[in-house]
Amino acid sequence: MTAKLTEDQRRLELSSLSAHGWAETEGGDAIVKTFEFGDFVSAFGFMTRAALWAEKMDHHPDWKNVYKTVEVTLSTHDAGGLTMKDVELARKMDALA
Ligand code: H2B
Repeated sequence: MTAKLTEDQRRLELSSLSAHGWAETEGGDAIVKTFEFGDFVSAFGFMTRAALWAEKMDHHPDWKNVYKTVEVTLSTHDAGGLTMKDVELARKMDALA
């Protein structure tokens, strides 16, 4: 199983992720970001690309789509918190958006 990030790892990864719009949830068990696109088709296209990656990584986002926004929460359920898998998926989603 992937290990939860240590305090030091979390501080390091969050400093770069926060520059790209990611924030820790209260308690620090997850990271969240709201992506905004030009229209619904762009938002859904992003979700389609991200879904294929998530499946390939065997790591899946919790997310909600409202029209042209996609609200993403990343956490490793098996580990009960944040792991490098969440960091990797966050970076991949930024690249796909
Ligand atoms: N996604 C996320 N976000 N957290 C998990 O713990 C997780 C997952 N576990 N996708 C995976 C699937 C696990 O259930 C399978 C059996 O590998």
